[in-house]
Amino acid sequence: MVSAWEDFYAMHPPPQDLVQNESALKEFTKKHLDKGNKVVLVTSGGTTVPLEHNTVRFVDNFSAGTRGSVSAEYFLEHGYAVIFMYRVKSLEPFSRHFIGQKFLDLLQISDNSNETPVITVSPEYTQKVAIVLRKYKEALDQKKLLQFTFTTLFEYLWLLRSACQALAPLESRAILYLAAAVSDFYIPSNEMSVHKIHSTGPPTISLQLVPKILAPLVSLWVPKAFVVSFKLETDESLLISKARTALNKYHHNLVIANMLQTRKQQVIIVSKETDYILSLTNEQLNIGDEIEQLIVSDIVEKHTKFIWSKEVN
Ligand code: 9Z3
Repeated sequence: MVSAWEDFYAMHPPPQDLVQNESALKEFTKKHLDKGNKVVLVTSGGTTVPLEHNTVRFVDNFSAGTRGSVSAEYFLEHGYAVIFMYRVKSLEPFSRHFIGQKFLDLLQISDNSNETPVITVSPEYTQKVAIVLRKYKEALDQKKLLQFTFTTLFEYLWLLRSACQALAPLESRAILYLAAAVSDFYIPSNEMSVHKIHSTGPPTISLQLVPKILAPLVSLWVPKAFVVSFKLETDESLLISKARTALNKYHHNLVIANMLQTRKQQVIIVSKETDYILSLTNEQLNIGDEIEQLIVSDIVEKHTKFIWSKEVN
């Protein structure tokens, strides 16, 4: 019997740039495998679910890509090579520090009529730009950061599978850090209107369940990697039990459980053996501390032990 996820891939054609992205992925993972580096795939931002093939309207979600983009920076600090798979226009590592800032306000121009104008960073921003720019350039110079974008659920799932296939040879040295907010519901391609849905009456839109991709991901695509998924809830009473259910069902390494409202201040790390809270105080939050620093340190420690345990056995 063909499983739901196989059906899904059979029914939805790959994005046009997938082959090109696959060769970039393979080249990146091979280089880091040869160098003995650890590699993390960070997924980030929300997927859209189109309502029409010629898409005018789509279903979206709240995710800004903060968790993923901030975590990617901390993984780089811990020496990991990072594949950052993110929703178009959601936050990206490094450039995220300047979001909300008008780009042109960072700059100043000195006009000397005979020469080409000289454009520099305004003195009040120089320190901040320098700190971020150094880290960004270092990641690029060391070829440790590779980025890919998706918009729809379909693009996300195709890219995710290709990234897993490229990561598989790294075995235990790979982490999958699945922070993207992936739609649970969608309209299958063969049920989707080709053209813009008419507004002649209230439309009936019927959504189907997205197949649980964690199942083939853990058991078939990257069976030796360290897999971390995220569980998002709005009802606190369900949070830990849902996270545990996911762990027991997919047999991966860790679920990071978070509540929509408090996700920047508190998460619960759920493993087969334990669950515990990582949190920031209000003061820490106010001075700009980031919970992703705690999350990533915790994961890196667990991943290191995971690699040792695989090497011993
Ligand atoms: C998360 O739970 C992420 O932490 C957030 C981060 C999306 C809440 P932001 O991008 O938010 O910083 O604004 N991601 C996973 C959400 C998700 O779709 N999980 C699925 C579920 O809960 C399973 S993988 O069922």
